[in-house]
Amino acid sequence: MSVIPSCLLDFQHYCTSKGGHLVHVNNANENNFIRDVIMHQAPTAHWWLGANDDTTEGVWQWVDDDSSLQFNDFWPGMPDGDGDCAFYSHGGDYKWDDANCQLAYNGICELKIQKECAPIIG
Ligand SMILES: [Ca+2]
Ligand SMILES: [Ca+2]
Ligand SMILES: [Ca+2]
Repeated sequence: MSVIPSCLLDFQHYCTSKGGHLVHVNNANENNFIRDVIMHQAPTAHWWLGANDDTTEGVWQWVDDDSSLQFNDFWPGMPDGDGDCAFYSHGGDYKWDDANCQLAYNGICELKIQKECAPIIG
């Protein structure tokens, strides 16, 4: 796995090109799994996830389906309104914070993997 820091829009396009989207964190299990992976992958980096409030300030939505957040893990006192994109903050025990979407952080894509084998016609 290679890690290339970039702004959030670049990651959105990258994830879409792979058939996925920036990660939609559905529950605490998924959140714990992600935190565990990124702590070991790049312990001093920030990581974008797929939530933003760029449509209506203070109303957070997932980029993949525009749904509101049923789960969040914002650090106490966050989001503090200094940006419209959410990230895992390495300075905050990998809880979430908000920041300017143009910052060069890492990103996390969520992909559905096709498990069945399809016949190859050729
Ligand atoms: Ca998910
Ligand atoms: Ca905001
Ligand atoms: Ca913030």
